[in-house]
Amino acid sequence: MKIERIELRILRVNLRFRFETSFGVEQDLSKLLLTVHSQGLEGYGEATVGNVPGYSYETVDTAWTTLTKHVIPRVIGRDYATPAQLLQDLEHIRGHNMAVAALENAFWDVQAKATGLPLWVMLGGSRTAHPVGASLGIQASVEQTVELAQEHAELGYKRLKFKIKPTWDVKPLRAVREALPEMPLTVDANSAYRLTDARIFRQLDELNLDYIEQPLAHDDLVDHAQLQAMLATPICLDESIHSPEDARKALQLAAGRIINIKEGRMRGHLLARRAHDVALSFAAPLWCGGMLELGVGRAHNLHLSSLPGFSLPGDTASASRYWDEDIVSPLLDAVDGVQQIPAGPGIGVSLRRDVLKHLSEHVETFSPL
Ligand code: OSB
Ligand code: MG
Repeated sequence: MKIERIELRILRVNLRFRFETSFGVEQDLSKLLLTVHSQGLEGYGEATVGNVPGYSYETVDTAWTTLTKHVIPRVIGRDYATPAQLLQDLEHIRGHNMAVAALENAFWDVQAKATGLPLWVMLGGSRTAHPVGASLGIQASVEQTVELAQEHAELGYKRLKFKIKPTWDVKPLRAVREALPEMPLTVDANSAYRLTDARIFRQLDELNLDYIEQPLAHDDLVDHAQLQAMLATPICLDESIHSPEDARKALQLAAGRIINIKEGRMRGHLLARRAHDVALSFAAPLWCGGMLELGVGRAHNLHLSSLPGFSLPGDTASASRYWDEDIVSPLLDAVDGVQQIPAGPGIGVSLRRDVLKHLSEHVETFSPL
């Protein structure tokens, strides 16, 4: 597929809720959308970057710079037979996986469309629907947390994940566990604790959680291994895993027993799939994380979730939980906590031009000189 033209677009969107995590609050967001044009077809990718370097060092601004200065000048006008060939041509770029993934994703989409197949088929998936959970931010009170939990349990979500931080952990989770004794519950600390906080994790260990997500530093595996050895609850790694090799090392060290795969963090579908294969070889469960995506990113996540190793509910909740209106059609909403994987060619969703237009802040197109 020849990369004939690329369009980059910055969108302004408002989350329907205030999303507080241990690294900050997100609500009014910029998003970066990338379109690849080839053979009269369009492929779409969404950079899964945040607006501040809290979860990752990558932001909308760094992704824009990486794409316009280093990625696009390299690939524009070039012909690639496979996503692997495309990635090989970008090997000199260290890190900036989410920026690279936006292009990698769009390439998969346009290639799948040219082949006439859904992306999940191209990726070697097997399922056409996927159970999902909801990721719930830090709330103002324990009562509000319990109320929110009950609401989402009633909506049919298969698992509820609660953001925690020091001073906001055992107390709200105890209350939720009391209110929902049978519900699969998890917590996500986004790297907010240290090994010296082991006492808190011993208390969380009593609450029958499915896993504790990324309790310790984003660049650590050693302390996670030590903490995991003290706990019955599995640790799930998110921020620590950027490659199939990271996954292998983490599982070899027993730094955790579960992996949250985000394809953006892994440089796209190809390497996410390799990490998935590594996890399977260790018999480690995995699940598909989320980055508050719009419809393009959500569709990519759902296609990836078709792979057989994604045995736990993903964070790819209903689009209408996040947005008053989404940029794609059909709307990716779960029914009873199950998302259908879009069935058409490529990612199986089309852009709603009207919505896109009124959310767009800036558009640039790139063609060969
Ligand atoms: O740690 O999984 C995370 C959102 C932004 C950055 C990091 C994370 C999250 C979420 C929300 O937990 C997932 C979602 O609902 O899209
Ligand atoms: Mg996480």
